[in-house]
Amino acid sequence: MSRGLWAALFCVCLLGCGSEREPVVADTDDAGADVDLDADDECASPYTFYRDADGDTYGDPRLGRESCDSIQGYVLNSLDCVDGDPLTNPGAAEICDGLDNNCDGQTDENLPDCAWVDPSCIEVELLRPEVLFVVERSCAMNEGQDGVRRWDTLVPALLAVMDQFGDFSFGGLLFPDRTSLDPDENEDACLQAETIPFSPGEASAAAAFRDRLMNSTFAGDPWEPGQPCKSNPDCGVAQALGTWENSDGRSPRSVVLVSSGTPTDCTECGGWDGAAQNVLSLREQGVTTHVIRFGGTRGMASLNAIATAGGAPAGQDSSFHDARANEQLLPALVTVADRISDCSRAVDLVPADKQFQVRVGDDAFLEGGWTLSNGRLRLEAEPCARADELGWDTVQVLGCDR
Ligand SMILES: [Ca+2]
Ligand SMILES: [Ca+2]
Ligand SMILES: [Ca+2]
Ligand SMILES: [Ca+2]
Repeated sequence: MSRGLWAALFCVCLLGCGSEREPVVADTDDAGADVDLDADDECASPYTFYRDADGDTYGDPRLGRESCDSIQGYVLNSLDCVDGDPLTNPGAAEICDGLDNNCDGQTDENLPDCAWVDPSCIEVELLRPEVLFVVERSCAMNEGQDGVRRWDTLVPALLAVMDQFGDFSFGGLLFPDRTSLDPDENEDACLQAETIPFSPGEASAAAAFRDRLMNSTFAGDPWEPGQPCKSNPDCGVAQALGTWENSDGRSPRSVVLVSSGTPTDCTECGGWDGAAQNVLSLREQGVTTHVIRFGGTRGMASLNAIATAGGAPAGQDSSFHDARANEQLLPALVTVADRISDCSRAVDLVPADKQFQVRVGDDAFLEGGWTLSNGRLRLEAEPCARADELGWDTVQVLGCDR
C-alpha cells in the first residue's frame, strides 16, 4: 500500500471511522477501475462502507454495506446528512440559506445577520396578552411615605411596566369614577369606574390609558386621586367583566387589580363579596385576576379572597402581591407581568402539515428550545431570556413545507 493512500485513509478516519482495525481498501489501476487488494472476499472481519451518492467523500449513514474490500461509490465514514448534495457535508461552510450546510444539526448558526425565510414558509401569528389594569384612585392614593404620595409612585410604575411589556395590549380603568368636579355631588353617589377598554392587538387603548394616567397627576384633572373619598373595587371589577365583550377570546386575558384594600362604604356592586364573585365570573370567561395591595393596612382578608378567586395567587403567605411600601409597587407589577408572560404566547391557527421553526431575533430554532401545542408557543430558558432581552416582537414562528 502506498504512503499516499495511507495518508488519505488517515484523513477519512479522522472524520469518523468507527473501526479501529486496519481497513482493507481497494486501490485503483491506471484506468480508475477497482483492483481487489484482498483476494479473499470471505474475510473474517468485513468493514462497513457507506453510500456516497453525491461524491463529496461523506457517506449516507442509512446505506451501509459490509465488505472486506472497498466498493465503488462507497466510503468508510457515515457523516453525510444530505447525500444528494455535494455542497452539504461536515466539511462545508455554513451559509445563510435556511439549511444545515455543515451537518452539525443547526441551521444558519453563527451567522449574525442571517434571517433567511423560505418563500414556502408561512408565519404563525403570536397573540398579544390583553391586560386590564383596574386601579384605585381613591383619596388613599394621596397618602404616602416620605412626602411621596402613592399616586406619584403608581403612575410612573404603570407606565414603566407598559413600556417594558410592550408586546402586551394594555387597557385600564380607574375607580371610583368622578364625572363631576363638584365634591358634594360625587360624595352622594357610589359611582362606577370608567373603563378604557381595548380591542385585541390595538395600541390605542394603551395610549389613551397612558394619557389619562399622566393627566391625573395634575390638580383639577377629573381623574386625580381624591373625591369621592370612597373606594369601590367591587364596581371596578364589575366594569372589568364587560371589557372583553367584543373580543374573540383567543388572546390570554388578565386583570391586574391595584387597590389599597381600604374598606368601602360603596356596596352598589356587592362590596368585597361582590368583587370576589365578579372575579370568579371573570375566571369562567378565561380571565385571570392578579391582585396587588398597594399601601394601606386593611382589607387584607378581602384582598386575599379576591386574589384566591382570581386564579393566580401570589404565594403561600398571601394570595395578593404585597406592595405596602412605595418601592415595592414596581417589582410587584413586574412580577405579575412576568407571570402573565410566562415564557409563552398564544398562537393563531397552526397548520398541521408544516415543519415549524422558531426565530428569536437572528437565532433560529428548528427544534428544541420550544414547544408548540394546545395553541401555545412556550420557550425554554435560553430562548425565553433572549425574547425578554430583544422583545417578544422579535419572535417569529414559521411553518414551512416539509
Ligand atoms: Ca456524500
Ligand atoms: Ca453531501
Ligand atoms: Ca449547520
Ligand atoms: Ca445554512
